[in-house]
Formats: sequence, structure tokens, C-alpha cells
Amino acid sequence: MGVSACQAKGGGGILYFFGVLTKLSYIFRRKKAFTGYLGSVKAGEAHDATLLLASGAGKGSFDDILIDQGSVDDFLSSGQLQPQAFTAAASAVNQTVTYNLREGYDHGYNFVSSFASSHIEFHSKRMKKQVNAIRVDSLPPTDMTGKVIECKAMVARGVKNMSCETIFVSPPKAGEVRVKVVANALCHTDIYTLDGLDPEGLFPAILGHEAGCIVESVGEGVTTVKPGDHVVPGYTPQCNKPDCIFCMSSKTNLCPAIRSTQGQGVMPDGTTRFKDKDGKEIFHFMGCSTFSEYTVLAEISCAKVQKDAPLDRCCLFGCGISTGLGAVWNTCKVERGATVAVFGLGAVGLSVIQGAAMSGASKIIAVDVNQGKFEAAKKFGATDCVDSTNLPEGETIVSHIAGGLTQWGVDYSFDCTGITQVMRDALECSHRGWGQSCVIGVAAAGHEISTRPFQLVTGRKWVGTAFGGFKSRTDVPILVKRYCEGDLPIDDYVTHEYRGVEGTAKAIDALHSGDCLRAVVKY
Ligand code: NAD
Ligand code: AHE
Ligand code: ZN
Repeated sequence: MGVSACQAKGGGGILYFFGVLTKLSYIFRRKKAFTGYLGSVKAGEAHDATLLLASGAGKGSFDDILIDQGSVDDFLSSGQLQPQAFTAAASAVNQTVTYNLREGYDHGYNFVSSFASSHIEFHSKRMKKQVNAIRVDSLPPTDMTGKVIECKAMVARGVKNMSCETIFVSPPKAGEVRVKVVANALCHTDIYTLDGLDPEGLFPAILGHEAGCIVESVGEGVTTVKPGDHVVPGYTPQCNKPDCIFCMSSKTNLCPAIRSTQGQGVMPDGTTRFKDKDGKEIFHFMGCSTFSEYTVLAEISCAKVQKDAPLDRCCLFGCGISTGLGAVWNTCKVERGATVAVFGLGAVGLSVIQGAAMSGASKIIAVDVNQGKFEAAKKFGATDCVDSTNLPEGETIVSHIAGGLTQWGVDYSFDCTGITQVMRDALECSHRGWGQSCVIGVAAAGHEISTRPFQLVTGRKWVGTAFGGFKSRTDVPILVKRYCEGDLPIDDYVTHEYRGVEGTAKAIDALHSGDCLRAVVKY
């Protein structure tokens, strides 16, 4: 069974042996196929469209699923194809399905050639809709358009030295967008840079990169957002140019268009838009600098989100939570029934747990040095919690997981600490033969990972992720939509809330206290 499902584009379609647009392997139960391709019917369950749909996977992603089925298809009469089971599962979860039983068609080429074009049309309509959704025509001027804005920002002057100052924000240049920051959540990476651990860290700088913003004005040539639009800044931009081999590839989200200037703390033209009260330049950070009431972003860093989504929740999708979810869904593609270990239970680690639970992982082992994180971990779906500082006599965290909680190790492990020894432990507790360990944490300057090559020789894979592999401008709006539809609850991550940009200092204290997941500051 081939599939033309196109998740996140709004539609799904199924026409047997039509797999050219396949992104998700949605297939019906077929004893022969599952046994032949995967070894057993059980192994096929992770790919069983009916089971996946019933579990809630893909919920909200498809406005319709198109199925074509020949009425005299031998696989139908033998029970290997069960479209009726699929439509029943769809109906139970309120998923629209357009089911066409094609009279007189069997399982052959004639059937495919007769109905392939309707599937292509089905998908192209939805893709066009997505492209059009990011085009706008009118750009109404605002009061401060073209003028310098005076506002407040937290300026990091040096290591652990940040305070609220009056700053001046220049108007956006060509291809840039000036935004009012409405809400900002604090990510561990901001603290890491403030603490002087970031090899790219520069001072003075305005840090911050998890925000919900409203467009104030746009520079020349900007067409995809207009004043009044709500945007989430993306530290991983998406230029979407046809000659950007990264944007054009489904294998990565790492658009390099402005990465080098971003790392140098400047806008793509090599200059800054921030000045202090003495007229001295202040550096940008991660292309975002959202610890400021106003900031300037590259247009290609702006993910436009629906206006009815609260910006003090949208901000969470700007980094940590998207990263954790994406590490599971995009980078590792954790399958139903898999076993998972998560090291570090901040917002990133918990969103890994949430993503793994949503993917149907059978065992999710949550590891931290702070037992205070375990209650939240269980709430998000952890099945076992381990304090790695308090292990049974004679055990290491690796032997406790590989050999104790599991026989051979976990199918997938995730480092969400940034500590290189933990990264090694995460790799080494993954399954002999096929375990994958994903580095999410960001390590301090000079710290490097190591392991015995034997760990890789015996089948483990070390992988990593930036922003969970999500393409920021395409995917953040979808995550926000799923949140708004109740499909992706994230409110529990917000453990602390403060008012005013100067509240960022309290947010930092909160994150250091150990009982904070995300502290959101509303400006
Ligand atoms: P956080 O500070 O909120 O959480 C870190 C957690 O790790 C805490 O619960 C802490 O108790 C725990 N921890 C500390 N030492 C540990 C140890 N030895 N073993 C197990 N747990 C330990 O941080 P966060 O905001 O959730 O971010 C986590 C990491 O992910 C950071 O390194 C951050 O810089 C990084 N990050 C990376 C990306 C990316 O795209 N790759 C995106 C966001 C954040
Ligand atoms: N500046 C550091 C690298 C930091 C890093 O790896 N950042 C992550 C995002 S952390 C978000 O909280 C990332 O996505 N990196 C990809 C990139 O292009 O920066 C260093 O080591 O130089
Ligand atoms: Zn971050």
C-alpha cells in the first residue's frame, strides 16, 4: 500500500501503490505485507494507519484524507486492505475522509493511472493555500515608521552583568522587520551566553530568543508580514529561496542564509539596529534579541502565527518546546512502542517526554539530578523517573538503564542538559545494534564529547538537533494552531510569570532556583 499523505500541508491521500508524495507511512493492516517487510504484524503496528489515527497521531494535520480503492481488488476481498476499518477509526476521531470505491478497478496500473491526477490536484491545492497564506498586499504605515524608537531593554554588558537600560532601536532596513515584543520566555541558552559559556557570546548584547511579537513596521521589499501581524522570531531562519539547498531539502531546517552575521551579533548587512544612551552600538543575539521592548528581525526569521493565539504562549514555540517535540518527531522519528530515556527535565527534556508520549512510546525514562522535576515528568508521560545522583549500590546510570530498566538499552535517548558526560551516558545507555542518541543540550566553550568508538561500531548512532529540525516559518504556525485547537497542551510549562522587561532578572533567578520550567515575562 502506498500513500500520498502530506502532513502539515492540510491533506492526506491514499491510493494504493501511489507513493510519490509520501511523507508519512500511513498504511492499512496487511498481514502479508507487515510480515514480509517488517517481520511481523506486531512490527507493522507502528505504521498501521488505522491504529495511528485511533491513537490521535496526525490529529489536526489533515483537513481531509483522500482514498481511492478498486472494488475488484484482490487485496480487498482477501481482507489485506481494510479501508472500512480506517474510515471507522477516522469517524471516531472526527477525521474527514473522502473514500472512493472505484467500481470495476483492480490493483493494477490502469487504476493508478486513472486516479493519480486527482491525488496530485488534491495536494497541490493545499500546498498553494499554504504559500498564499504567507503573502500580503498592503502595508499600512504606523506612527513610528521610519523613526528611531526609544524603549527599555535588558543589556548584557559582560558575564553575569545584565541590567535594564534605555536603548534606541533604528527602523528596519530592506528585508527587515521591527517588532514590538509582547512576551518572552527564558531559555537556558540565554543564561549560558550570559554566563560567558558561549564561544560565540559577545558583549554588550541584548539576549533573548523565545518570544511572541507584533510587527510594528517593515523595511523595503518585505512582503510576507505586515504591521499588526503576530510573529514568533526564529533563530533558525527559513529563506525559502529556490537556490537554498537547505530550505529546499526535507532533510534539514538549517538555512544558512544569515547564520554568519547572526553569529557576529549583527544584522545581515553587517550593522546593528541598537544603540545605548551614549550612542554606542549594542550587539544582536541569535538573530532575535528579544529581551527588549522592540527589536529588529530579518524577514526570513519571522514565523507568522494566528492572531487569536496568546503571545505569552506562542513564545514557547520559539525555542525550547518546539526543539524537544521536533527532536522526537523529526530528528529521531520515535515510533509507537519505542523505549526512550531523557536526561535533563527542563522545558526541553519535558517536551521530549511529551512528544514521545504523543508518539506512543512504551517506556519513557526520565533522568535528572533534581527529584523536584519528577512530578512534571510523570504528568508529561514519563513511566520511570531516575535520580542519577542516587542509584542503587554498584550501578551507573548506564547500567541502571541498559541491563536494569531495559535489557539492552533504550531505542532512543536524548541529552537535554548540555553536559558532555551526560551526552556520553545517553549514548551508552542506548540499544546495542540500533540505539539512537540525540544531543540537544548546548555545551560550554571548550567541552567536547567522547566515547569508545566500539559504542558506534556496535550499532549506536549519535545524532543532534537544532530547533528540533522544524523549519521555523512553515512549522511554528502549525504548532501554534495545534495548541489553539487543544491538540498540543503547553500551558503547564509556564511555571513563573513576570511583568515588564526588567522582570527578566527575576526570570533568571527563577530558572536558577530549580523549580522553574519556563518563566514568561510580559512587556
Ligand atoms: P533547564 O536548565 O531548564 O533544564 C536542564 C535540566 O537538566 C534541569 O532540570 C537540571 O536539573 C538537569 N540536569 C543538570 N545536570 C544534570 C545531570 N548531570 N543529569 C541529568 N540532568 C541534569 O534547560 P532547558 O531550557 O530545558 O535547556 C536544556 C538544554 O537544551 C540546554 O543546554 C539548552 O541550552 C539546550 N537547548 C538546545 C536547543 C537546540 O536547538 N539544540 C534548543 C533549546 C535549548
Ligand atoms: N553558540 C554556540 C552554539 C549554540 C547552539 O548550538 N545553539 C543551538 C540553539 S540553542 C537554543 O536555545 C542551535 O540551534 N545551534 C545551531 C546554530 O546554527 O547555532 C557555539 O557553540 O558556538
Ligand atoms: Zn533556546
